[in-house]
Amino acid sequence: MHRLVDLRSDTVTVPTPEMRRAMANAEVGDDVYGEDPTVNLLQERSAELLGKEAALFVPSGTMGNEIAVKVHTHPGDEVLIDEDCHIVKWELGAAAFISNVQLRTLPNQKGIVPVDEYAKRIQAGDDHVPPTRLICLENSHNAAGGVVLPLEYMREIWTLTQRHGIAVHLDGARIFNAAIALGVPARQLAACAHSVMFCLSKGLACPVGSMLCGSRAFIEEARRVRKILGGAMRQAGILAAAGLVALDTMIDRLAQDHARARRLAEAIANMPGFRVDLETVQTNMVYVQTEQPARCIVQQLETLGVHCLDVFPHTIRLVTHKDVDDEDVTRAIDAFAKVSG
Ligand code: TLP
Repeated sequence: MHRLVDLRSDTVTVPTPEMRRAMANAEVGDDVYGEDPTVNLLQERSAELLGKEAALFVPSGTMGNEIAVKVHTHPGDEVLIDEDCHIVKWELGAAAFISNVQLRTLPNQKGIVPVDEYAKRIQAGDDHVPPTRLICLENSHNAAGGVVLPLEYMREIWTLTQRHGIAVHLDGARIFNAAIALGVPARQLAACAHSVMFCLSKGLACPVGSMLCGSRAFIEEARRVRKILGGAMRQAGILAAAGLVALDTMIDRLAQDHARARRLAEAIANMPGFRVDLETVQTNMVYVQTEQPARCIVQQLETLGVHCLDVFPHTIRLVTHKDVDDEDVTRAIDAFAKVSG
């Protein structure tokens, strides 16, 4: 009996033996007092990696994003964001709930909102309209198929926001996937935003945690908001230890996940009953359009030992990660072939 091939998300990855050893041996302290040396080191290394002054270890990507929105805005402010971003789609209205901001959502084409469309909507605020305070971007862009926003595009948005004195937050849950796909250092993408969140718990395979990076002043305020939200942890070095191993060992290998996603996509694209837009397969995700209801296909695949997610009524998402090897990809392709038609 084979183990299940779990393609639901890269969040299902389990820590490596090296991570578990580092976790067991981690030097810890009370992080609410700033006394956990392992958390402090992870924060320093994360900030350095992304070219920012400081960083904060947070329990989840969602919390990292929402802290950023809170720190950048005041209640009643407007945030420009494309309508398929995780912050809009999958954070349960948290920006309204926590920050009392208005998300002004814009449609995207394969993850891209033309810069002009942002420009048209930026307003200073007066007695009648709210001020635009923030633009949120996501790279790689999950709901658009794991596509990457090109560096040049990020730079154009940065220039626009600089001109108007508004902030940029980058949901870089998978920033290293984006950086590898684009062939640029992650810090160049991060340079186009005031704050960046990246996840340790996805392709980097840590059990828990995300990093929020930004200026020293931003992180100081973010730390206060994290406490308000109940996200300040104590001997969190146990978790941060895995993060340090991830930064050393898990980034470069993401290229393998991209190659496997490509192989999956190309095979499934040729099967009757399925459609894959190969242009969007740029990182570790494959979105498959299904003729039959996606739920039905997912259930059939499950009986064949392959787990995937029906993200929309006629869309299945497959995500490759370190716990999916070449043989697993072959098994997934065979399973799709059996249920196709
Ligand atoms: N994404 C999860 C689901 O919530 C959809 C997944 O399986 O892909 N930003 C982006 C771009 C994300 O994809 C996610 C998680 C988050 C933020 C939130 O991270 P967590 O789950 O740590 O709160």
